[in-house]
Amino acid sequence: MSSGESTFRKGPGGLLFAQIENGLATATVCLQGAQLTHWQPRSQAEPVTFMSATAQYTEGKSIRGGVPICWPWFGAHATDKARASHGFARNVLWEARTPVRLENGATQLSLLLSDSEESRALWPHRFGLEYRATVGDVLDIELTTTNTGGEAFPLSEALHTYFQVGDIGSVQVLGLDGTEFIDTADGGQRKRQKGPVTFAAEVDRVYANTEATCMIIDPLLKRRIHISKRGSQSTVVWNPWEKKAAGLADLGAAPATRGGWRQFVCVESANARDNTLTLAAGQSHCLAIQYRAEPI
Ligand code: TA6
Repeated sequence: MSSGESTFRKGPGGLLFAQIENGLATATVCLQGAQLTHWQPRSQAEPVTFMSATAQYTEGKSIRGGVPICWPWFGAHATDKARASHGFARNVLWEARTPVRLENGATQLSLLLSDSEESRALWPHRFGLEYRATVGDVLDIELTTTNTGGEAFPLSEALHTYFQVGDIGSVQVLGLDGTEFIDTADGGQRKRQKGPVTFAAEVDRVYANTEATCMIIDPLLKRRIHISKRGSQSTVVWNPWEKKAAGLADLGAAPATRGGWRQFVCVESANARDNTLTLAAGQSHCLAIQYRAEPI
């Protein structure tokens, strides 16, 4: 199906993708997982999002790059490690609405997911989930959860964004100075950030109680990426570094310099760990981000 600047097509692995090309940007969103796999404003020589050169496109499996959605739990399931890491929303097919062209030239794509027999076997709650991506020179994503059942449920979630960088060793992430974090790469210890986040080994941190706008400074790609958010109290920063990356089949085999682990940083807008939410019956919650890249 095609609606002007947006086309739905089958891509690698037989997965369905929405392809958006307007005067401001190009973007691709996989209908499995409502996962944005590419966003490049016309003003940028390189995509702002990262995609692994050895990404696997498989039914039921999230793709290594772009913006996977972690929902309704972040990381391992609280009581059953056999259940999918980061929840199930990123592994299932969402329903697409016809994309809409906005007056400013951006394109808005909405995708929907609600509970089913399969979802209730994994997570026994009724829900409606709406994903809305607005693709332009700026990228907006809103993820709205509604509790359509009769009882409250716990919710942890993240927009697990992989940002493309020139080299992980040369980037800095600003905006988290003074913020407490759980250091997953160091046995879950609680620590406090001093200055910008820099990378010289694996970094896997859940920063708590922060609504701050973050900025990725990338001297090699000569740009800074602004990451602002709403409805999010946690920020997760991740790069697996060499050893962990080698253990990930859809990342480790990529050359370090092209589409490999040195070329991304994840800065994730989340509600996780200390900031897990409780959604009462009938209540909705919106997690939203806005990304913008500019030259330095
Ligand atoms: O957000 C960081 C993290 O939770 C890491 O611990 C890391 O393993 C990563 O997500 C990727 O998870 P995935 O299940 O997509 O391989």
